[in-house]
Amino acid sequence: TVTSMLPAQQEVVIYDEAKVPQFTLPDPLVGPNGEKIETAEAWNSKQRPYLIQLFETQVYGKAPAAPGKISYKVTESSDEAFGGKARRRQVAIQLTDDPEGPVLNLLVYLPKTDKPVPTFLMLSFYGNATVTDDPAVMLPTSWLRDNKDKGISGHKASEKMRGTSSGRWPIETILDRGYGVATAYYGDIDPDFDDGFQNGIHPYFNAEGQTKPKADEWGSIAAWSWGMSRALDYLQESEEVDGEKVISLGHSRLGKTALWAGATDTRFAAVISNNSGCGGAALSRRRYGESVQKINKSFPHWFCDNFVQYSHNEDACPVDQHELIALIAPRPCLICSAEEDRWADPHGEFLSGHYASPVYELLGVEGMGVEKMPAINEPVLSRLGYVIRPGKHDVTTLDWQRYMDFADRHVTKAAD
Ligand code: GTR
Repeated sequence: TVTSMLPAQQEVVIYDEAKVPQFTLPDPLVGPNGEKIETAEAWNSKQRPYLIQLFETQVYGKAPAAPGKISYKVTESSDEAFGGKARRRQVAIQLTDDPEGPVLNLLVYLPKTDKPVPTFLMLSFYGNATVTDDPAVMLPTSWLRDNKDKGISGHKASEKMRGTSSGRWPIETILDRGYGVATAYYGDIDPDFDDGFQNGIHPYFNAEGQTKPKADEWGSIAAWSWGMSRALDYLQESEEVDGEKVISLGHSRLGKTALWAGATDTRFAAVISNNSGCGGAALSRRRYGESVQKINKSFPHWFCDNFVQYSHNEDACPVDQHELIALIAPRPCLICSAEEDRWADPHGEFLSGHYASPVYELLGVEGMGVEKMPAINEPVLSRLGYVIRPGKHDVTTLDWQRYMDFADRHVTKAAD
């Protein structure tokens, strides 16, 4: 294989702009036979499905079709959350026809108003009970990654975990600005470790005799994204949520997930990725920070098996991540980076947006509108936005302020 012929120094992580190799990106506006895509009609009817299919078969893997009708049960509900200012709903969403099968436990907080509420949907790394110390929130029952600080051992939840991620979830601030928050634990959909897809959602969709997904079928990111769409199924049925204004949001691996969910499911009104990096907003061909080879090695279950052939071989991949951003067009998309999060390649995240802009423009809306990466703390809140803040790989209250500034402008008060 190509990989075995490469010199050892290629394993070194590139953190120097001067060492980023020369590359040519695939043009999102050139079709499979070299034809120029010149109209919105050609984009929607031909190019968009073509690019979706390339990402499905080469990168994330194809997920099953949406189930016809979802079945869910409101397991707990109160109109007196957060000292009476909010409604809380806990909803068990059945992910398959099997009543014993996986259940996605959705937690929803909504400000008390008479109108349906625009809502951020964001999966969490350790479950609903970690995002708030609200004692009414149910503890997760799915497999959890052990974490001493969060009081998780033996892969099981404990009371000690309550609120341990609340720094990333300024829920009252979000409610005060008129937004709802919906969240669920990503491990309810598929536990995040490489077990050959024996647990989680995958086995329920195996064909007769099949024991794991085929090389072009869903890995874990595609499964988590599919789960976000199931949460959206419910949110669109709920009369309290404005189903036309649900924003797909995620951090890091769940930022990759939020992007793919938004690309495949056009019911999401907008998409925000936070520090999503390799396999998310960052261009793979730059190989800066985390590379395709590194991510495939560390997390073999995230992508489909076909993606492995692009380890150390990024130029052979028929798509790059700017085309993932383009698949969100013309809907609003905000790409968020952090200065010290070089592993996620902030510049590569900016460039994805930059190179997706012509697709936004073809569809009659503004792209990023800037040629150069903006300075730290100078958010570009165009319809295709980009922001870089100081600090580490994380989700901060400042980040949330930007998400909401962006949503105010393009989702809730949008003139178009
Ligand atoms: C890292 C991984 C990144 C990112 C991150 C996270 O280990 O290399 O791609 O996904 O985890 O999800 O926190």
